[in-house]
Amino acid sequence: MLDDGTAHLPAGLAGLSNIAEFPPVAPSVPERQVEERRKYRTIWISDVHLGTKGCNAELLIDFLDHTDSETMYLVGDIIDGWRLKKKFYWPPEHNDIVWRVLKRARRGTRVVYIPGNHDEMVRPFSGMNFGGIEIARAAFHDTADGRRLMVLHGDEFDTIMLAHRWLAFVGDALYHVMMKLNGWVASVRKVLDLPYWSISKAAKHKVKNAVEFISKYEEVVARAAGERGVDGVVCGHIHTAEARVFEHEGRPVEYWNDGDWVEGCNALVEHFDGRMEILHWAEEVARRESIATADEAAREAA
Ligand SMILES: [Mn+2]
Repeated sequence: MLDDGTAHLPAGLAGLSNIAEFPPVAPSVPERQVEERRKYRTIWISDVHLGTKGCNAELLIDFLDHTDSETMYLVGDIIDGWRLKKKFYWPPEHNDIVWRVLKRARRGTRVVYIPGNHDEMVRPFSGMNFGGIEIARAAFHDTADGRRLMVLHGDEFDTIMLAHRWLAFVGDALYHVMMKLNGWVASVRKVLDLPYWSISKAAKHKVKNAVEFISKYEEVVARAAGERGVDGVVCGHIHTAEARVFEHEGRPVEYWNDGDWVEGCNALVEHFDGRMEILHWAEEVARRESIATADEAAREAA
């Protein structure tokens, strides 16, 4: 019999080898530090989408190997349960990310996992603790300089905006024009015996990524934070890292979006003095590599 690594398991459990190996004893991508770990007070990451090909596991593993923090917030859509349900996809690198996060928690980092809409199946576990990872629906974070920030994934506001239909992101007039056009298109298509197709529905899909939508989203989220009396909000969800300051009843309200690990590969960090910064990890790696190349060139020239 060939030993496929499951021979040590009792009969009947061989098929469970994947479960037995989770979390793996050692990651498939070994920990690697090209530079010293950067220490932060707080790190926020979100929209990792583990379980999809879109997840940039390589850069995230590099980020996790080069940073450390007292607290780490996983701000939702860490695991993409929606996609996994349709098609199971879980390369070893995705285990490596889970392994690294669990290791951080074991080393003493406070890890708070706030599930998003793609990992909503974790939401019922809010208030529980798994392997040192606190699950919460939302959190409040106090910065080193005494600002209070509300931390949540942010899909909650998507619903509010969709409930406002178009008015949330396009003008009232444009909405009415669109609805008229929609009726006209529908009747023409009916005459031509074509199935119903909604122009507004199709356009809405495209507009979802539009600048107006993002801007309005940021405003809606910041307003909610202002109404709650906090100094700011940290969220994810729309895959657009951003730092903005809004005003609510004469008070500034900070809006922070920690971006994603599909396109932007961003993290939001808090330094020990309370100063916040958005990191673009692809740029950090490029900078590190250009320094290494320059060093090498200098050594060769010497
Ligand atoms: Mn989301």
